[in-house]
Formats: sequence, structure tokens, C-alpha cells
Amino acid sequence: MGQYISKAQWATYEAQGYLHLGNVMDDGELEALQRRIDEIMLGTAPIDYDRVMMQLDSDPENSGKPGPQSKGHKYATLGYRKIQNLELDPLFLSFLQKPQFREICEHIYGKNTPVDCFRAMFMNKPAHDGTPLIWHQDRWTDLTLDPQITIWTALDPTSVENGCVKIIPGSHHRLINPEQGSGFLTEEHIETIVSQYKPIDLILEAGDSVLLHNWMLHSSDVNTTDIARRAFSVCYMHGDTRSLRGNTFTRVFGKGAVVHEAVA
Ligand SMILES: O=C(O)CCC(=O)C(=O)O
Repeated sequence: MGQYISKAQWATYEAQGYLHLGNVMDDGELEALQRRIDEIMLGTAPIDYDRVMMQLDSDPENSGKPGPQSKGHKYATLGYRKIQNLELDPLFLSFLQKPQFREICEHIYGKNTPVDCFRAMFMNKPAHDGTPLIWHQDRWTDLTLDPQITIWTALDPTSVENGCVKIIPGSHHRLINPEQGSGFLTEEHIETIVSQYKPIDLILEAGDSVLLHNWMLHSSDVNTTDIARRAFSVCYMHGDTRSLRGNTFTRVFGKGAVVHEAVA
């Protein structure tokens, strides 16, 4: 039996494909992460920007649509949509290596199993902006093993109005589009999903995390409010996973795990 998650909670997760973890932040941690992500967007953070993927939500060079998912800082704005490789930042690395997240990874992948971070990603719906994310499952065909879980953490309170994540409980039991192999869904699949199932909204307080099975159907809409909807989403995978594209990953738990530097 784990220290953080009970047997009954694991049974719920297995049936439903998600589990509310509640508030996971230590004192001051939420403010520190909020401040750090804003500094990263504004270009003032002590991070190697050449290694960080940063995508604008509304790129003037792409007629106001999302920009390319490419490495490097574009310009100072809080209007980024997606930022990846946040394991390079000591604050975000320290957060994603929390003991309760280790316990979750041990339950999913086995005790003493090395675990890598497939992605440590900021997902933002800037105030009065944001890009709708259509229904999909998280699966990547270039990986030799399927990553099982994502822990999604709200850095701002989430609501229907600001583009909270919507999920369809129980949908994690099968891949919807196995022929295609990825989490990609056709318009037909989406129409069927929307007409047959009732999604639920993940309405959270800032600092709350939710454990999600990667095959959970999920989507999110735009933000119609004055305040950004910032979130940090970490996908953990078995350390034996290889990328057919030659991508390499950071070991976060188990032998050889990266140790975070003193947090500035
Ligand atoms: O934050 C969102 O709106 C969706 C994030 C997502 O798709 C993910 O974390 O896999």
C-alpha cells in the first residue's frame, strides 16, 4: 500500500482512467512556478532557450494562428500556447519529481523501474485567447512502448469559461483509431463521441493535479476570461522506451535519475 494513493483510489483510476490528486503544492511552490513560467515566456528566466520548444498561441507570421513548435524564444509575450522541455528548469524538474508522483510511477511501471519524462509541457490558454484542442488520445507511434500516464496540474483555477480540459471517463480502455495507431481521430470519430458520450469538465483549483491515463479521450476549448489558464502536464514513461526518431529523454525516477540543482 502506498503512502499517497489508496487501493480504492487505484481501483477508481483503473475503471475511470483518471484520478483527482487534489492539491500537490508545498507553500510558495505555486507562486514560484507561476512566476517562473511567466519569466520563461518573457525571456528573462535562467534557462537555455535554445533547448526549449516554444510555440506562440497566436503567431503574427502565421495569420494569428498557432506558430511552429520550434526551439527558442520568439519574443516577450504571455501569449505562448505550448512550451516543452521544462525538465531543464530546476523548479519544474523538482516539482515533477515529487514523492507522490514517484509512488504513482512505481505503481504503474513497477518498483525500481527507471522512469523517463516523455514530455514536461506547459499548456496555456492566454486570457481571451487560446486554441481549441480537438478530442484525441495521447499516443505516439514513434515510441517502442506506450507511455501510460500524464499528470496534469493547474497553475490557475480552471473553469468551462477559461478552457478547462474535458474528458470522457472510461474511454481509456481502448484506442479509438487502432488502424492509424496514434491518438489521431477522424471527424467521424469525433462526431460519434460527441453524440454518444457526456464529457466531464476538469474544474480545478490552482495547484491541483489530476492523473490521466494517456488513452483518456480529452479536449479543451478557448479562454473567454480575463485571466490565463496555465497548466503543467507531465507524461511519464518506462525508462526502456526508445524513440524511432532518435529522440532522447530525461530519466526522472530510478537509477541514473537526474538530480535537480539547488533551486534558484
Ligand atoms: O491543457 C490542455 O488543454 C490539454 C493538454 C493535453 O492535451 C495534455 O496534457 O495531454
